[in-house]
Amino acid sequence: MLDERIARFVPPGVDPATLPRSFALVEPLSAAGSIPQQWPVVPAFERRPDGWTAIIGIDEGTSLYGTGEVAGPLLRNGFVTDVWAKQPFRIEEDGRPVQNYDARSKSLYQAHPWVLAVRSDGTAFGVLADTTYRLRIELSAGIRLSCSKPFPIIVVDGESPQDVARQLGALTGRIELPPRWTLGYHQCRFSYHPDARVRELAREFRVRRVPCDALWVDIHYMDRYKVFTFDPEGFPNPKGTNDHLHELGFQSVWILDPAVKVEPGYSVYEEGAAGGHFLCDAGGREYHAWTWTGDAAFPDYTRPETRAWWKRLTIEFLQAGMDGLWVDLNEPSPILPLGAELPEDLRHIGGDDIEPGTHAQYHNVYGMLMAKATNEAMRMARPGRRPFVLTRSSYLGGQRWAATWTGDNVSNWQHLHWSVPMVLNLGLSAQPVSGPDIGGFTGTPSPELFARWIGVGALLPFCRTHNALIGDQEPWSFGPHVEEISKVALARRYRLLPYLYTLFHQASVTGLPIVRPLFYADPKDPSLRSEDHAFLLGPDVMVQPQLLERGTHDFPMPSGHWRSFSLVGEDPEHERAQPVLRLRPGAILPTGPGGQTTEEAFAGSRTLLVSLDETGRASGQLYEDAGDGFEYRDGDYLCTTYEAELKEDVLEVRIAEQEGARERPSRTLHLEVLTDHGVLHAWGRDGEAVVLPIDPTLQW
Ligand code: NBV
Repeated sequence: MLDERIARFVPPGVDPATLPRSFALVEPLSAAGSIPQQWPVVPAFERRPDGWTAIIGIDEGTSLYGTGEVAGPLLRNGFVTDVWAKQPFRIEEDGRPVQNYDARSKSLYQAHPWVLAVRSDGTAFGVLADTTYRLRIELSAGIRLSCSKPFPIIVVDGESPQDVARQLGALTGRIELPPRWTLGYHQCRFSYHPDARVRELAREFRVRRVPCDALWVDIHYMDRYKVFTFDPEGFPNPKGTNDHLHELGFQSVWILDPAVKVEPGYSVYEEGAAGGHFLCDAGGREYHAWTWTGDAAFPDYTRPETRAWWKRLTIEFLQAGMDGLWVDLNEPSPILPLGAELPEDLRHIGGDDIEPGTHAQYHNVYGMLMAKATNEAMRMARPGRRPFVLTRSSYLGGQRWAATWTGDNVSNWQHLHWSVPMVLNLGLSAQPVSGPDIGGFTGTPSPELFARWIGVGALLPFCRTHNALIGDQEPWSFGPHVEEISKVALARRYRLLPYLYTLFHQASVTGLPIVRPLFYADPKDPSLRSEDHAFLLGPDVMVQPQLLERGTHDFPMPSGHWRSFSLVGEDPEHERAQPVLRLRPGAILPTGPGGQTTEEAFAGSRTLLVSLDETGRASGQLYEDAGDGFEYRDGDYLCTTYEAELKEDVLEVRIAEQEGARERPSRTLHLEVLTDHGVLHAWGRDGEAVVLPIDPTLQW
């Protein structure tokens, strides 16, 4: 028993001192003490000829979630997941192999040995299998976790799923507040090339007035896909490209791959080989596999010297002025033969607190260690700025160093639908910042599919359109109607940014997810347990997207009067691409003016949307800071709790509490009070009470 709510169990007969160190936990937990009689969840360990299984029984009515990045419904009861980072591939019906996933894929790019269980009474517990080795999670009869090596189980018990999420955040770490521009819209493609195309794209966004904060540069900028190089013809002046983007108010994110081309004369390879930075086989020979760049070697990120080398290369690379880095293919994935993986008997050297081991032991943390080294390099290169790394592969706890996306999805309706439960289950597995490739990576979406995807994608934490080589996928590529829909979707996001940033801040402090399953609104209500279309954005906003190609999805509703609202005069009842937004009774939602960039969207006035509860009250929080840098840690932030109270014939909205030393901007405060008969408006100054006379005969 470690504290009142967390217990660690070790298989009988296994000396805890022989277990490898944890990669998921921020602080190691010491071995199990005595578990009190009334402890509610006790795993039974079974020794099998090929390993160990931990079995955790569940009561009827218990719903299971988490297991990280999984394609399929939100509710995981009945599913099997192999915790093994993998670039998935599958065989199409016509026999063609394709490199993406479907519901049969048991492993995707990330590894989260974690299950959340919500009991019928709304209490919850979580089970963490604290191993980096391949783990099978079977959820058909209770929870069965199997591994070839002995592993400890950490059980977190909670009063609610939120309570478990907070404890998981404390155990495995929380996100760091990212730079504020990363909350804007991102446009990506494999690949915008040459640099003139990137510049043209930037101009086009501004001319068409489609909100956008970041353009992404995929592998074609490299010289024959060699990491840390630039194609001398296509990208002769990367610094110039980035300067140009900055002038137009864009940030840029450039991709890095772990695989290093084996090529005499290529300095990165030569230095890597001479420094012993690459993985070797059991006989000590440098291991090579076929990747995008040809035959390649793989850095051993368990080794401190190798991480230092990677950081030096990254710091040099950043001199060209990139604002964020995207680390890809770090499961790690060779590309040929299809489905290839690195052999499990490759040797990792380790060092400092990482013991030497095989690739079987370190495969699942390869991507996370790469992301961590890259994050640390960004921090070293520009100490005053917050790093931003997007990683394809990760492991439980990886949220500390990088955001993520749902990998190579497909431009079809099924994948549009999965965008929501995938992001929700990642959030329930401690990774609050993720999103799908809007429109789908493989293939080209129909105009309607793209419209629906950007509608919902604009309401997920990470909002990026990305696609593979064929077909254009910019918001205007599908004609004027879809361009208009995209503008509305993004205008909604940009108006919501003050609230969204507040949620990012809360996630960084509490570990709570940013988008949350509907059952968070009432964990006791069984009708909300398997809803994977509608979701909650923070505690206060319900999002109801129509994700089916045909027919209409009927949403279960938590109790209370969740009033619908619009942000830019849109009418979602009429335009299916825009999810219906509803505000929790008792909530105050802070919004901003919107704009073409996050810079604009955080300037100017604030509008508070108010939905009173049945007692005539509401409250809500707004967190603000400089948007980048670390001064917020020394008090340069402002966190305001607004409250509203209806007293006979006036509604008063005032500040209930304020924290932080940042000065309140001098600005207008606009109130929009939602009623069943429309919206009531009032204006005042932020910092002062705003009063709205109410017709006492009004029916709420
Ligand atoms: O770098 C190219 C792509 C990238 O666009 C995609 O998002 C990644 O998931 N990358 C995979 C490598 C090759 C994919 C076919």
